[in-house]
Amino acid sequence: MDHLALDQAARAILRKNDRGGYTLPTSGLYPYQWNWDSAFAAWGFAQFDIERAWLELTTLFSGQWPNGMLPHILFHKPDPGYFPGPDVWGTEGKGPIPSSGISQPPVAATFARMIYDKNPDAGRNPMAALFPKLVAWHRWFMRWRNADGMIFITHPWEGGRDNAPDWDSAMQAIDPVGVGDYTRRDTAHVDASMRPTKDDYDRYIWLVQRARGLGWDDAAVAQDQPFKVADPLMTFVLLRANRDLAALADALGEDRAELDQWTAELTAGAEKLRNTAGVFDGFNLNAGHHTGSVSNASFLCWYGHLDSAQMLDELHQAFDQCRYPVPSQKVGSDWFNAKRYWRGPTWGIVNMLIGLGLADMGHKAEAEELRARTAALMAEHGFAEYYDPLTGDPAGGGSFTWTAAVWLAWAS
Ligand code: 9WN
Repeated sequence: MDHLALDQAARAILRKNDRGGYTLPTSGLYPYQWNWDSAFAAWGFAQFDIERAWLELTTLFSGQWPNGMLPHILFHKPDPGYFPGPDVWGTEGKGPIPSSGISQPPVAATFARMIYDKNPDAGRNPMAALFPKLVAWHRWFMRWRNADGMIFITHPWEGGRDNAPDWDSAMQAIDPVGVGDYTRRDTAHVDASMRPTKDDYDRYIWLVQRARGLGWDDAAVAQDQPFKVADPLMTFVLLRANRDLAALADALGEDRAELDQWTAELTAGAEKLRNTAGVFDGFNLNAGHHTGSVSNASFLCWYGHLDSAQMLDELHQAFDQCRYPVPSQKVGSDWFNAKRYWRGPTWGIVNMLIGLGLADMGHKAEAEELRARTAALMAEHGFAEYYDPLTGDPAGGGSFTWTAAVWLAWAS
């Protein structure tokens, strides 16, 4: 396909997955509105329909809980094709519409800023309405998911990298006793070898049941969930998002002091995510140790405006090892699996965040190399959920919203 045909195909995916105000990640596998997927979708729509971009974010925030938490899934309409649905989450009365009880990486403020900057006139009203909601959401993270400036997650789904090796030690410490029978739906849509295992799923569901048993109470979940892992992706994403929100505060004439203080706190916290090898890595808070993992999240340091010669060296190694970097786990590590989800495959969305960070920090050649290889991957293999980093084979769901958005907004 030539460039124009790829543009048209990417736009068609966004339109096809549009359910009128919100966009599905892909129909069948993910039949609801997901939090960070929608922020990427909005940035994709902004390339050709700015009003629709704002509508995506506005609809997303229609699901915000009064405590500021923005759920990771909004169940706008029942759909038996996905498990676990609202009956499993048991969050009735917590938010304005049926939803999950955990959040997801807060990329929304960053894309809201980029959409606003693209056309400040079109953005003034929606941005003014979203600003306090974004602040409330970030404040929720800073209060309930903050361990000394490192942002932690209480469920692998909260971090968006469901089966990353960063979570292995915390997952292994859980005995999912009493989880009961349930039927997965994901493996009816895609090959099970590309998805998390049954051991993973037992623990995912057990953790949902446990938080539900705690009444989704913020303090109880933050203190008592046995799964508490500080996450480089979450920390770098919130750090970046706070900076972007501060820039929006300036544009809107709002106060930025609290946002600047959060930025300083997270900048100091992110340093603690460096493991003894100097790599930004998950930290199991209950066990008190790093994972030893070089994941694609490790390369988000530049996105958070922290430089690292060592990570640049790791990036050059990834370029040498893979035709289609950045692998979600380092090639050659014991965990690496080229097809299994967040344990090896390349994800376009993470590549875009890494690329934006590299460009910001002056690593122009690496940013361009990553963009060009990501563009080739999509041109050769379509708009898949994720890809084998060695062969480029598409994996997971097809016709994927955020991959199409990344093509339109960055790779092309
Ligand atoms: C659970 C929708 C979501 C992404 C996540 C990705 C995957 C869900 C799942 O799909 O997670 O939230 O059921 O596997 O890991 O990052 O937001 O695309």
